[in-house]
Amino acid sequence: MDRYNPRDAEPRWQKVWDEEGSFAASESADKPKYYVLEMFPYPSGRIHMGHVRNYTMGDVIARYKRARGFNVLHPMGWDAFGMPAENAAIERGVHPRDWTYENIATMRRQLKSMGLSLDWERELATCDPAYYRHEQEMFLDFLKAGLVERKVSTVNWDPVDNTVLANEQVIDGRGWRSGALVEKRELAQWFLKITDYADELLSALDGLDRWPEKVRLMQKNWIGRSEGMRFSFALRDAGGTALDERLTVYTTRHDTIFGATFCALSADHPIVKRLAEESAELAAFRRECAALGTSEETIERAEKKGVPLGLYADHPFREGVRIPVYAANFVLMGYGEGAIFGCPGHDQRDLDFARKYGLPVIPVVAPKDADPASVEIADEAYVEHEGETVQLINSDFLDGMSVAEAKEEIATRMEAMGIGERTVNFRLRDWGVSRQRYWGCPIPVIRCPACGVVPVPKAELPVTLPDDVTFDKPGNPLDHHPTWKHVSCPSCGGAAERETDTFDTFVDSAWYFARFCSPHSDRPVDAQAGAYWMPVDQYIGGVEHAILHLLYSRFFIRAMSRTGHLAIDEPFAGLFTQGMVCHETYRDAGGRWLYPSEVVKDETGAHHAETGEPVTVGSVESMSKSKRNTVDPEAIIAEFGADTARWFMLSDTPPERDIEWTEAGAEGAYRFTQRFWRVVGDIVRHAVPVGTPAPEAFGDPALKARRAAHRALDAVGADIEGLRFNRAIARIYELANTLLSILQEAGDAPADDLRWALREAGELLVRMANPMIPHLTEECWTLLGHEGLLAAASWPEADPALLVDDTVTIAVQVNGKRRDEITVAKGASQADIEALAMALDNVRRAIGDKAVRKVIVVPDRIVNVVAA
Ligand code: ANZ
Ligand code: ZN
Repeated sequence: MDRYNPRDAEPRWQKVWDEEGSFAASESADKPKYYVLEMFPYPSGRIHMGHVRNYTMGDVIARYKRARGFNVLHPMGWDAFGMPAENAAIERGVHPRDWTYENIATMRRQLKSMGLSLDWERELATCDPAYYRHEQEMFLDFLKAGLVERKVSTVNWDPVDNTVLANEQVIDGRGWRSGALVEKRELAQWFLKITDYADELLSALDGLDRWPEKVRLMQKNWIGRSEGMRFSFALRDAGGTALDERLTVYTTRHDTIFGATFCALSADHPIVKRLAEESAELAAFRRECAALGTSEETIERAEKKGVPLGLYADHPFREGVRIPVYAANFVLMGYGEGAIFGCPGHDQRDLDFARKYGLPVIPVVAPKDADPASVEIADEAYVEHEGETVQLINSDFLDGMSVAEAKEEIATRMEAMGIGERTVNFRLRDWGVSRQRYWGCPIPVIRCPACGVVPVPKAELPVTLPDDVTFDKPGNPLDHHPTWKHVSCPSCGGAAERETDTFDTFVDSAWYFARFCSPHSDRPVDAQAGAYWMPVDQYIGGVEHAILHLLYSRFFIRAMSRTGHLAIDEPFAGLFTQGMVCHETYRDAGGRWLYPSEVVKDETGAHHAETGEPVTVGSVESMSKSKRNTVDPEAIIAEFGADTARWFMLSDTPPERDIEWTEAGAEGAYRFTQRFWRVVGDIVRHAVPVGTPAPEAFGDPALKARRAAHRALDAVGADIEGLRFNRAIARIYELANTLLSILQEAGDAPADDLRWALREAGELLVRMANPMIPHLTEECWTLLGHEGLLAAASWPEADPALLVDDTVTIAVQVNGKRRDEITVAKGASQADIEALAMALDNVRRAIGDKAVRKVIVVPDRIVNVVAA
């Protein structure tokens, strides 16, 4: 039999599927729906192995669910706006649009070569005005509904490139491109009010029971709900004169109030700003804090510093005690009140600060059994760990109480005194969506000197990007454009300016899955289609999107529902986060990274393919351009075919774990596809023709084949449903091998019942492997004599009678010690069991020359031989 040739078969079947419209999603009422989606790619240039893994998994589910009788929606699109297109424009002079669409064309061709069962009629690109016009429309609806705010916020400013930088573009305090020291700047920006939904986004996590626990936890921490108190201190000046102004702080540890020895304000706190006008020292300190950037991480790492403000706060419960007030670099303006009381005994930052400025440290919390008089704090603040029983000390009326009791007592007293109240705080900030960039969706508003912010009338949407832009100057090309931003005000007709900010690309990706329901509709989402398809039943993607993309989408869908575009809360009923694709790393003698394709390995080790020089083999790491440990999917598909790449991606490793791509593994997967082809070929030669009626009875080899096939079918279905693809693959291996050995035993002229069973088993093998290796199985299906497409066939049903296990494995003991086991038919006679047990080598050896006194047989359970 000829070898299977994927280079011929794969494009042929892809063409057939295409012509038949096999994967067009339908909304027919007679079937239930299933929406499976993989995170759409950024069109960076070429697909990578991570895409291959991600899209293969989704495709297995899509093909399986289709066969199971669902209307399946499995679409593909492009997350097509963003910085890299502009960088290409700056570096190579290509227009971002041309760069993007060329990449899309390449990647579309590559994805098609994988044989994915996608409905290409629904393809979309977020940079297409036909897509982003709806985003603009929804933004205006959100604006009207009070879900949008324009407010001043602190940004990372690159003073050389004159541009705002995202946190990830700030590397060690410098702009990633210019290398200039980044400054903090206050800039008016657009925000979506995700904090309005903080409580709901948190509580609804409990209902997402088909999401990984770790993702739910990450979202929970990101939202960061904390219960605390907001309260105020009376203030005095340095001379002890009471001031009118009070200082409000936020705390989650009001129980530690007797340990308060200072207060600290953010450098951006209004009081600090005011005092800085008259203090050069304070003004300099503010500048120093500004240079620290906005990321929480740098602030956490920086040395704790402050400047005394010459103000004092009255301790609310300690008569006559006045605590000094500082400006400090570790207090953030964006959280709580931008002001805290410091309790050095029980907070490490506060302790570092207190030691630096010689402030007192009063321990107020200690283990329950500790003697309060001997409790001391050295270099480490005492923070009780979970489950530890502690008590309040040095705290007057709180002494002896637990933390919870003390919090309750303080809250009650402060509320009675009228100086504070219990509050809930969230770490979650509003979503800043303004980007000072060209290649993004224009924010559809106009700023008029007379009328303020005026929305672009809906009839004038979309606001499209101008094509004639230049990238020769730093900053935003939309801003430099000679005419684009100059418009007349829709409200008063006077001269006005367009908003030149564009949306963060997270906005584009926060609703694309909803657009797939009706990608050609003139509404963002057609009401009926949205109600039919949403939510996504199974979403698959990388864990790197576990926080922002998923949280923004959960918010955006709620906002869409609030403004009448949808009627659901949660966009993704099921979520799966797949592991990375890894590969060994290689370096040449000069330490330069080498691509796997540049390396050959033999008995003497690894060598450079061209120079023959020895190569150092490094650790296995996730594929990345920087370490060059990437393998190009296109080359793999050209060499082995898409089915091999798909099969490898699903084999051996559980899908949530990182997988190591090896050349040997890929060759192994290829050999399996050839073996599969041979097994089916052998079956075709020996089995009965299509449509032969079943025989009356089956002998042992036939039963064995039938049982193996039906059990594998049953298990593969359950494994795909449970996303245990590697186990499904193992089952298929096993069945192929079982059938091969049955064929070998049967010889050249198998009995008719076996010939029938072989056809049945061969067909089941092909059908259950179809979701993973769709081209090869279509080819096999034809070979088996069928005319229709497997892509359109329904999933076979396993015969329950063939699933029951009718053998038992029972242990055989000699004098109570386990020596071996036997597998027998259920209900086998005592005599048969005894005879089989006594025939075992291990048992005979254990008995040795002792005499057998008794053989105890408990049917289906155990055999014990008593010998002495
Ligand atoms: C007194 C105290 C004593 C605190 C103690 C902690 C330990 P979470 O749980 O994240 O909400 N804090 C409040 N506002 C802050 C700001 N703008 N910048 C920096 N830190 C701020 O954290 C709340 C705690 O973080 C608050 O409780 C406050 O310090 C600090 F032994 O108040 B605590
Ligand atoms: Zn106006």
